[in-house]
Amino acid sequence: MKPILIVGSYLSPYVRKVLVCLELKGMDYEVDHIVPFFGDDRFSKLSPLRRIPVLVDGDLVLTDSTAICEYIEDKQPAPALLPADIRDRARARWLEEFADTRMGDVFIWRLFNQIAIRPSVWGEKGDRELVDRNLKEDVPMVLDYLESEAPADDSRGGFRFGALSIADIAVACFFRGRRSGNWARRSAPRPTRRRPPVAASCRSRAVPHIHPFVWGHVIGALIVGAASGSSLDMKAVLTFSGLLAANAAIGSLVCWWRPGLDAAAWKLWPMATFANPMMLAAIAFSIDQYDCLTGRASGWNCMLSDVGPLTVAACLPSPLIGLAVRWLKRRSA
Ligand SMILES: N[C@@H](CCC(=O)N[C@@H](CS)C(=O)NCC(=O)O)C(=O)O
Repeated sequence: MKPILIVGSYLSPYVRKVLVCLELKGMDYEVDHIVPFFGDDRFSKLSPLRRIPVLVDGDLVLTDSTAICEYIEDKQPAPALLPADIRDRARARWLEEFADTRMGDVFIWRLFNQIAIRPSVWGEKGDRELVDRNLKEDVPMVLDYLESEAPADDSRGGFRFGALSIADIAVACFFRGRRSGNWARRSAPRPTRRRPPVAASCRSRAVPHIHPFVWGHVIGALIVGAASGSSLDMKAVLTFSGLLAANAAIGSLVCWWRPGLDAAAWKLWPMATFANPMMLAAIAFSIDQYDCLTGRASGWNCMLSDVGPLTVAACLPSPLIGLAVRWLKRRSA
């Protein structure tokens, strides 16, 4: 049976709430990492409010962390996410709601959104005044309320209702704060060869995305060009690196068409190497200079014969650098 799929990002406290519940229940799941702001039409279909988390379980698609956690609880009742006593159950639901609504407003929209999302996602300045007011007035109010709700001592394990419940989880998930980014990077599962399907389709259309293979290939070509030209002069550095990089870009464009920039290395490497016009010209020139290169001919006609093999050699490293960058990027995703 296919595991449950959670579409979202570890940066979201709502996603973390759902993941904690799944972990507690020991349920099998996969995370499809996306940033909600950049999801395309397929994301809108899954999540009409364009919010994360989204749960996909077979043909069931659910949004809203509370609805998702309730489904998880119904699907696998043990260990329970709600206390046994009906009054405690009601209080637990209220605290979950307090976290989702009030803490969401204070910590995400009036703080994280202003400090991190607006500048880094939308390229605009956050509202500093709102942040200051929030820190001075709203945050202390929220913390005071939580203090008033916290158990008086550790005799009940430190949990609000004696055992870990959705109330503790929902509140605690807001306190990962800025550190959650690092946590996300360290604990993100290595992507499998086949990326989960939704992230692939929800990738940003707003931010231009240069494939890591392309920039590895082009920057590799710039470096090789600069290194080869450095034995001559600055003009050679600029000419060689410019020529190699332009040809690497053309080669990348061909690879994007076929076999695709995510193709297996054994398909991408030969295409990237031989779809490079400079490489082809260098091979053709070397064939033309065959007699000179093998020593059968010599003299003035052979003066430039070494240029062919040298150019071939200069074109070889950059596709490998592109592959290496792609590999590193996949590892760190
Ligand atoms: N009530 C929702 C709130 C979910 C929510 O606000 N998620 C944020 C991320 S922390 C989101 O997707 N924001 C995207 C947007 O507002 O465009 C829940 O409990 O799941």
